[in-house]
Amino acid sequence: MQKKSRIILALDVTSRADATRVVNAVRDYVDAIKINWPLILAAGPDIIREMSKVKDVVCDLKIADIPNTNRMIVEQAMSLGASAVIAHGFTGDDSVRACVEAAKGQVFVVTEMSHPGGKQFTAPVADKLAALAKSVGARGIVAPATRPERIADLRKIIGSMEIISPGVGAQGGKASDALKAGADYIIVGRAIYEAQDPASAAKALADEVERSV
Ligand code: O7M
Repeated sequence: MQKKSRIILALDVTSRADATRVVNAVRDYVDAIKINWPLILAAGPDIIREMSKVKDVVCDLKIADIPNTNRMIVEQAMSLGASAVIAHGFTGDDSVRACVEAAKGQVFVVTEMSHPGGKQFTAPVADKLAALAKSVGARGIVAPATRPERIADLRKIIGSMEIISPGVGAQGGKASDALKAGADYIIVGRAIYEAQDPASAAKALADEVERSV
């Protein structure tokens, strides 16, 4: 995954046509595309393969099962062209390790989630989830742009591993705050794909990133 604009596009649209339109408009301003269930269910899993021809795809299935099932899910995602996958860590180290093995290390583990409810169950165990991600050799963690101070806390636990950070724009977080707190990439969905002009919105974010790193 290139590290240029530091923007990962959360492509949470629900048709192949919309996905293609948005990606064609913003491809010069994003480093990777994150694909989640809404688009996979709407357009079919081949959308992963299709988008992987344009940019690296982070497959956000938020994998959370027993080790054997996790392994099978990751193998399917990687065979469709994903460059990395996202997994939950609360399932325990054997489950996350199964993902890491199947993805050859290319796993991001969810820690404290960005939405208000993320404070309820994920926040109290986020430090442990970050430590688990490190201990099993994951590539990085997902940490909230809505609470940049938590990005800084989690950075201390994981050292030089990567942090990808959702919550910019529609959820109230600021790109510059997340990056200054230690995020490597910001994950942005609605602020780009719901904008009247997605290309201008992505460019404005890329400019903000450039000013803050
Ligand atoms: O910019 P948005 O709010 O439209 O979209 C944010 C994306 O990031 C969306 O795809 C969410 O599923 C995802 N996300 C969060 O918003 N919060 C989290 O805590 C974690 C994720 C995520 O990407 O997990 C991997």
